[in-house]
Amino acid sequence: MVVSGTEIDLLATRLDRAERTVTDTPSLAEDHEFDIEDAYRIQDRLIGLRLGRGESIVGVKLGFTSKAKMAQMGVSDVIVGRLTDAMRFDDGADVDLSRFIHPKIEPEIAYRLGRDVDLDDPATDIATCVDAVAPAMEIIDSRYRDFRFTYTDVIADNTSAAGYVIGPWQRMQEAGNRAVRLEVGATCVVGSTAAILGDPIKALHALVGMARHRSIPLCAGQVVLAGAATAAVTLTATVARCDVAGLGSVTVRGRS
Ligand code: OOG
Ligand code: MG
Repeated sequence: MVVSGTEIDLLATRLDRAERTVTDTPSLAEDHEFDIEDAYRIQDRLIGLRLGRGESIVGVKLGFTSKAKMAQMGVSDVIVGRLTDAMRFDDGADVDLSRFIHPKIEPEIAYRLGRDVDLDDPATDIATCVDAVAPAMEIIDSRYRDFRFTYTDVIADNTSAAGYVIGPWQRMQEAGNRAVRLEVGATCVVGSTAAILGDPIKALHALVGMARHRSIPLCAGQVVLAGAATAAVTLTATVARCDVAGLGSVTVRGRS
């Protein structure tokens, strides 16, 4: 199924408008037929609209790298989305909740690329390009009504990406099987980084294949979010804090 460029533009504009007006929109798949390739084309176009407004790409994020997330959202394969500078929050910052439709927050592991990843080299080892690792959180805010979407919908919607915050960077080290704790006010969820494809480093390996296939450059200085280790929690007007054993913690405060 190849959707026309005009339709791709139309669907990207619909998602962009939903984000900018903080108004949800019905699933695109409800009344449009499009496949995974088309969905990534819509995502590209959506990112193009952001770049056109002066935002810049600062990294990428993976989604559905853990069973907890797949089960929560009813989706079963890894996806990739883009992070821009406008999505970044400082550790400890206030998050204005009125910017979002129905935000959720989830615990993540962030990797930082110390050099470009050569996607043309089949022997590339992305782990050798990483120079730091940190505890992080992602704010997801599906533009779809009630957070209900199909697999292609969520890809088109830049994988629900809305915000991210990174804790103190640590030297690159093995980060598999670390206890993860996310507290959002009185709500607490716990898990392990092992939930992320067995080890979050495997998320990086999965990323290389997708980046190659989708022509997504992976450059020095960029951040990679490996995907949530637990299900996401609704972000309310309270402190959200993520602790990863041995890596440290990161917080934001929701403000209504
Ligand atoms: C899609 C984003 C998934 C993750 O870490 O698995 C994701 C969603 O749940 O709306 O970011
Ligand atoms: Mg995530």
